[in-house]
Amino acid sequence: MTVVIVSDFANPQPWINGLKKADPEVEVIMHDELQDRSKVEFALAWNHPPGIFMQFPNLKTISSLGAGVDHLLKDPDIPSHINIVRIIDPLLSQDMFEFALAVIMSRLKSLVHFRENQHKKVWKKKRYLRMDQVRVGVMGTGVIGHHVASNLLRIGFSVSGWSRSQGQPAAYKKYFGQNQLKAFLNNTDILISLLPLTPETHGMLNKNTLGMLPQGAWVVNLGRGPLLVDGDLIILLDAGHLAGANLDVFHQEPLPENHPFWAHPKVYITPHVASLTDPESVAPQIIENYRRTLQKQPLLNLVNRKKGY
Ligand code: NDP
Ligand code: OXD
Repeated sequence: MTVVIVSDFANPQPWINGLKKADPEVEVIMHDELQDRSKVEFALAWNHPPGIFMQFPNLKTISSLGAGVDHLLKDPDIPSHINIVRIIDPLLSQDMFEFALAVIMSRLKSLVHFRENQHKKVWKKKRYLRMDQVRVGVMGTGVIGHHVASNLLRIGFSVSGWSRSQGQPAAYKKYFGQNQLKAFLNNTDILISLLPLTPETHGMLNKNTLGMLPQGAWVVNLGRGPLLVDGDLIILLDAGHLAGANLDVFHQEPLPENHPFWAHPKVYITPHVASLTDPESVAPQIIENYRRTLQKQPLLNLVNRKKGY
């Protein structure tokens, strides 16, 4: 039996190595090298060509190669009987926490500002902020967001979280549902967006919601680009309502050369690197789902296709 990789990765070798290490017996093959598509019951996917999965008559499970599944669910041609699973991995959550922390600390200690002054040979002190002087709000306290929020709290930040449902109690203050969104945003100085992209969350970071943040707030979008209405962010930055934004994800990736974010003085861009799936770390859970697919057993990290995440 065969695991097929359907992705736009320039170099899939680390994935092939990781899967082979987890199970030397498994045959791993790139979709464009495959002769007989009817052999495939299990596929790994990242940014697949739309419609391609209709060409696999015996496909049963598609595993996203990341935490997000919006790249799969936006394809209307994935038959509804196919199960979609995703990655949940402690490293992915921890890397995201470290990235969020780096971004916040850089802001609190004005590191970019001092770097700019260095280029101008300017020696000028500026007061820094301490961890307990800002309120961090994590939007989307799922697997990753909860880890980020809990750890920011543990090291001394004032933290709250917002999600769709009340969920489990947490050590940080939890808000949930549309009714509590305003209160959550009103009390957030640094907003960390870790929502999945779904029809409901599309455009959720807009003029109205971002306008509910206090004057001088900072926005960090680590979830997905289309959560944000780009033009609305620019309006609020230019009006001085927001002090700045770190953006790791975009409507179109790579970010087009003519996009106004590139040159905006208050926008800090990273190329979708907040947390990268580690093939070796996640290969065992992929192999486990492959086995479960063949044995018709319940799958790990199954996505609710109706909810969209
Ligand atoms: P989860 O599915 O575990 O969590 C999603 C969270 O979002 C849940 O708390 C859920 O609420 C909440 N949510 C979903 N829809 C809504 C809504 N309409 N209103 C309010 N809250 C909502 O996902 P993960 O934590 O594993 O990952 C989150 C996202 O992070 C991924 O989908 C991906 O887009 C992004 N990501 C980005 C990376 C990067 O490098 N930039 C790397 C990895 C992931 P509830 O708890 O009530 O269900
Ligand atoms: C993911 C991502 O969803 O890398 O894992 O964005």
